[in-house]
Amino acid sequence: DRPRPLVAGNWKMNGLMRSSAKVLGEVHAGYTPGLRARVDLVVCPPATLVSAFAHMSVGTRVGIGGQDCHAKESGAFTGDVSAEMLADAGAAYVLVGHSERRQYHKEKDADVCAKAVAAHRAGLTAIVCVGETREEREAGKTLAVVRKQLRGSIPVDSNSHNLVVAYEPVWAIGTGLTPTAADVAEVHAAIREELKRLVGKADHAKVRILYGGSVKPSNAAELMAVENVNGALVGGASLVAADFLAIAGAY
Ligand code: G2H
Repeated sequence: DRPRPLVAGNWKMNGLMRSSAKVLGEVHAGYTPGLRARVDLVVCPPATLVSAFAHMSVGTRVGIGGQDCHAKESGAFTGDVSAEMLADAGAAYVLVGHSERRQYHKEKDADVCAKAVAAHRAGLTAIVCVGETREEREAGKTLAVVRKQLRGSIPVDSNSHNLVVAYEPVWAIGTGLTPTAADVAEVHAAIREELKRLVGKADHAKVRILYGGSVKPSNAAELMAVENVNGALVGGASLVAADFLAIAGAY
């Protein structure tokens, strides 16, 4: 009854058409029937590439996602992209509340929740990101911070189809540092417990909880073996197809 693992690549603000199409092609080629049988694969390129990537991925079963969306369907919001636009471009997923959005764009839990509601309205699966800062961890507040973020960021209509949770300790992002397996297990168990209340008893066990933050081929197997870790959200390493596939292959 364990959820089917999901490995998502967050390309962040990286990727121009020509070089990226090559990487995506390599991901497609490496997503063999054996791997497909074990793990779902999602690529979240920058918004400029979502449409092209979705077209290129038809028939490959590689899902495409956006990295953020606006809460509103349309309107006078210069520079923003709505969940409906991402869905229209062929995306099936969208990241919301990534720590870089929370940090650089001052997004609060309520903003993240509104974006997740928008994702659901558009038929997308929201990948809701949570995680503590280094100061919060050192102060022993990790579980309290993560629980509060979950309560504030997860919409009431969430279920195992339209919600994925990603735990990304902020201090582990792009730094090469990772928490110990025991630390990850503790946080993921707390997330699972919180989901029981937020998503409901019937479905909470099937919601995928991803670990993110400096996941690499060399540490993927250890992290993915942790109880309640149902996949990975991969940043830097997802830009190299062989590394991304090796991480997925850890399942
Ligand atoms: C965390 C992660 C992907 P990285 O931001 O979301 O990035 O794997 O580069 O730490």
